[in-house]
Amino acid sequence: MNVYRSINFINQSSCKGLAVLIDPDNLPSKVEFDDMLQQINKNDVDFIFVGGSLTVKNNFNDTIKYIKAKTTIPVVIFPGSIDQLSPHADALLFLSLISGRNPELLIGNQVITAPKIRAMDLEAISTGYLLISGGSLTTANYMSNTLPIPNNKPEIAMATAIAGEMLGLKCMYMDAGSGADHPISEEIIQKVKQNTSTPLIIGGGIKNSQQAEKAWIAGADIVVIGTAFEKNKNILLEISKRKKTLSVQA
Ligand code: 1GP
Repeated sequence: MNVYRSINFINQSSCKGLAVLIDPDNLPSKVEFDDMLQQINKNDVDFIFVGGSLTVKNNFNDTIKYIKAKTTIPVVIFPGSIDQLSPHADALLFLSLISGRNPELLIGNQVITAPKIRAMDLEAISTGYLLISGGSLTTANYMSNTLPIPNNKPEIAMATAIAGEMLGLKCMYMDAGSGADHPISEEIIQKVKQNTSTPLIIGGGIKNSQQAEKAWIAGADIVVIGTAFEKNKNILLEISKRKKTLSVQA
């Protein structure tokens, strides 16, 4: 399976993509987790992202293995730290935090993990990661020790994404951070989409199907839902309905 091909297909075809984020540190009981995975399988989810800004439980690899046993949807690592690796995943977003000026997250961690990722034969998708302010301080912002791009400065996000594309990154992920007060503004999404051609992933603070729809219409190829799904499993039905309608209209 080549996960980047599927991501890029969504970008090229103007279909809409949906990813659910599972944070191994926030897993519910086994029964509830099985129910979550059932909801994911039943609805129109394209990717399962696994990762977290701060994982203190030592269950990363087991969580990936467990999810893989319960679904055929591609499982993609969205690493919050260098220990979030598993040979059981289908791919990994090889992130460089290009909105920040923290050298460890721009290139240091990548140097540490690249040989391990190669030895695992894991598909690495080079991804420009941009943190955008979504209200109060998120764990992602705090842990990365970087300043997010202000939500009212689309030109900074645009210039950063263009630079990422020129550097050869194959994908852009703009994130307001998990549980952000506000999702990324449509203006920022539009500006970045209009000025780059790489697939665009949008996440952080998307709490309902209307917000997901706005992100897709503004130019997101893949919308990521984490916290809202953890809080309410039924949300996926409404979001995937909107996704289908928009994909048909496109
Ligand atoms: C966070 O983009 C993801 O990195 C998802 O955010 O948990 O707010 O949906 P939420």
